[in-house]
Amino acid sequence: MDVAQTTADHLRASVALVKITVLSGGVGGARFLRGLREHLRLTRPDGGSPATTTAVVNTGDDMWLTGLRISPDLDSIMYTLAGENDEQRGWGRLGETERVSGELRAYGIGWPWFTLGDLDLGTHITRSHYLRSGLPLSEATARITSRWDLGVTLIPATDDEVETQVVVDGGSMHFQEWWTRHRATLAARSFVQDGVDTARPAPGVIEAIEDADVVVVAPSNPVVSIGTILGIPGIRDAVARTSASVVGVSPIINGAVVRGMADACLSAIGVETSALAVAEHYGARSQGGIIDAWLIDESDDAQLDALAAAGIRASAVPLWMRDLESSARLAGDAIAIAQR
Ligand code: FO1
Repeated sequence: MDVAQTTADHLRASVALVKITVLSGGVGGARFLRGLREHLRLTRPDGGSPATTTAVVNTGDDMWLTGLRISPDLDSIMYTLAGENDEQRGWGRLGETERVSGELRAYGIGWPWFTLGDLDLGTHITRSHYLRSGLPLSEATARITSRWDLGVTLIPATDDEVETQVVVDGGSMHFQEWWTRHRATLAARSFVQDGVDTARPAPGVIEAIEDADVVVVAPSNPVVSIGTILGIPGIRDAVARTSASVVGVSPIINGAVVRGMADACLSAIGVETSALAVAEHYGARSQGGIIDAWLIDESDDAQLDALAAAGIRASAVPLWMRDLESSARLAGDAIAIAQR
């Protein structure tokens, strides 16, 4: 496609657009949101705002540790949008120190393989303070994020505690233990989202999906991130019936995960690690699924016909978010295909 035409499509799409809601996990979602914010800054007369973009964020990776509530995905997004995340490691704060963690290890509390950085601890202490004062996680998140100029409103998918457990041979463990301690080397038999059946969407989640012009399913883990969000009663239905166009971005490029452990999670639920298989797992909205459109990487363009046959409008574009420019271009592509 010619570049001038693509830019013109992006401009038209964004100017006409009012609200975008992104269902998001941690790192991939954070990079997509940063690109989206940049795309809106470049293409919208108002430059975009927290009223324009809402992220509904997975909380299934959360846990209590050393008396503190840890919310990795909310924090990854917040730090990324604030320009404060450690890009090298992919999680935690830039310029982090680990003095307190050393003390916790010496006292023998917490998980020795899960490091809580000193600056990061400030966030966990603040969140835990609000939760213990009786505020729900959504309100705690609103207060915590108000410190930074994020340009995006972050809402946890639920205020209720939903924690992903991984069933392995001989038992089960918290998702963080399976991933951070064992690096997904123990074969996962299934994932159980403890508490999901009785969880309610946090205030504003259903409205954000229903009132959006475009809903984006970020390139996040389809099982433990997006799967957990959609598992909260009411959210999948809201996505299925919203008048918004729903576009997903494949987390799989050329038959492999970009980062993280989505391949191990997909095998556990019997889904192949391919852009096509993940799209079929989400399903076309016209056939009872949750997506109208799907962006795949150029390297996977051989799957376009099969996607069309599955009732999914698909386009092959560069998916690697290697910098702000490529992330912004991808966000523009997502909006353009949603509105096509
Ligand atoms: N990931 C690690 O690989 N090692 C850690 O010690 C670690 C600590 C940590 C502390 C706070 C936080 O918000 C995230 C942290 N992560 C760590 C990342 C996290 O385990 C996962 O990558 C995500 O939950 C998966 O999206």
